[in-house]
Amino acid sequence: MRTQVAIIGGGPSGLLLSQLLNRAGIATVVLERKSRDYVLGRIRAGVLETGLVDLLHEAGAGDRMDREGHLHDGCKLAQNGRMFRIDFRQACGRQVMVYGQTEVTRDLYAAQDAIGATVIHDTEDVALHDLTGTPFVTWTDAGGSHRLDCDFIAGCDGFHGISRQSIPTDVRREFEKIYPFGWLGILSHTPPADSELIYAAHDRGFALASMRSATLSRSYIQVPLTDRVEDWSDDAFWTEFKARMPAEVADRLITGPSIEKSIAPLRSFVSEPMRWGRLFLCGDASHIVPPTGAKGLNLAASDVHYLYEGLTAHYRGDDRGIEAYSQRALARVWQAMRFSWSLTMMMHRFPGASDYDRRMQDTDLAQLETSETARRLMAENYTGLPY
Ligand code: FAS
Ligand code: PHB
Repeated sequence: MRTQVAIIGGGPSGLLLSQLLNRAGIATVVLERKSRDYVLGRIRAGVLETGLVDLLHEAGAGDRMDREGHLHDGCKLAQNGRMFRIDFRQACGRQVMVYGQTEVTRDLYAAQDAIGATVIHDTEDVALHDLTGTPFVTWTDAGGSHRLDCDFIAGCDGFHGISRQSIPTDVRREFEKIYPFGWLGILSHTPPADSELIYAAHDRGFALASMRSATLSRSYIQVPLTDRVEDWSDDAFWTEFKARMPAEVADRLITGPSIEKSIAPLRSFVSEPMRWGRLFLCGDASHIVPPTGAKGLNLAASDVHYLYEGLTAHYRGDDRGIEAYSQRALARVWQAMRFSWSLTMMMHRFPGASDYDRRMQDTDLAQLETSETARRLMAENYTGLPY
């Protein structure tokens, strides 16, 4: 087999890149380790920056999002029961789209089907070869062993994928911060706690009230890394969630059984560079942010934007975009890293934190409540810095 761009990973990064490139007349093959149902069974992000919304429209995969997604003009922050609002529109003239990553991925699969794109599922032992020469990919599946010759490889295979590992260790430079807690999240057929997202800092720990629709809520609480999902009954979750939310929110909250429940560890991670020869890394294959800033999926989108621009320019004879890819993408990655880290440090309770540390957290939040400048910086980062 031969194609122009081999894409490893059929998550949002890989599918969005494949859709954009195919619509630009560039041939791709997507190799995905799991089945489509498995990929679509993951519950992850819920907030889309304008840049990602625009890319989905450009990819011809934005119609259902326009119908079923919800544009939000702001979000709320709470501290030990006191709540205030960050007005994105007033602060920076922008909004965010609340629409689940699962639905984005579903729409991208449908769009790929509509153009007859090649997505191969259940691939095993994917290996990348001759990355600084004439690249090719090998893998096995039920049909036996396969080889795909290509011009370029896009590593869109997430944190546990093979692509980042294919860059020599003496070339890679990795930066990591592990947080001493995780997020226990549940999905429930219940009305959202509020019309907007609520990020709540509390002496008992952080909580986040999010949503997928007017009848589907996504709720999180910070839990110790030692906790397991089976340690938390639905009732125990809701009791703790309500204890961390402002009373006005807790009093009106309608709770219900979880239809999905999972614990995600929190880490900040970046692997540089994002290019090695003919291999380009996109999304979680190169970087991981704590979900506090809702940046994970949105950073994958900006990587895809830069790589899509670079590859289409290459096939027009201009290599400046692919030469600058790693530097351009990382500049935005580190901005989102800082924002996600700062929000995580401000909103969570850290084991062993001193009274002084706690006062710094309180003062950070107080500055957001009282300073228009602080709110504007928060709003610009949360709604997404320009590409
Ligand atoms: P993904 O990990 O989504 O996709 C990679 C794909 O590659 C997967 O389908 C995988 O099966 C496949 N793959 C892996 N190895 C392979 C191989 N060797 N061969 C072939 N295929 C391979 N972000 C937010 O903004 N907000 C959130 O609330 C949020 N919550 C999250 C919760 C969890 C548990 C996780 C893990 C992530 C969360 N994220 C969140 C971040 C998440 O949304 C990612 O940023 C997003 O999925 C990135 O998309 P991809 O880069 O496509 O990586
Ligand atoms: C979600 O809805 O899953 C979500 C929203 C905002 C975040 C993290 C997760 O910061």
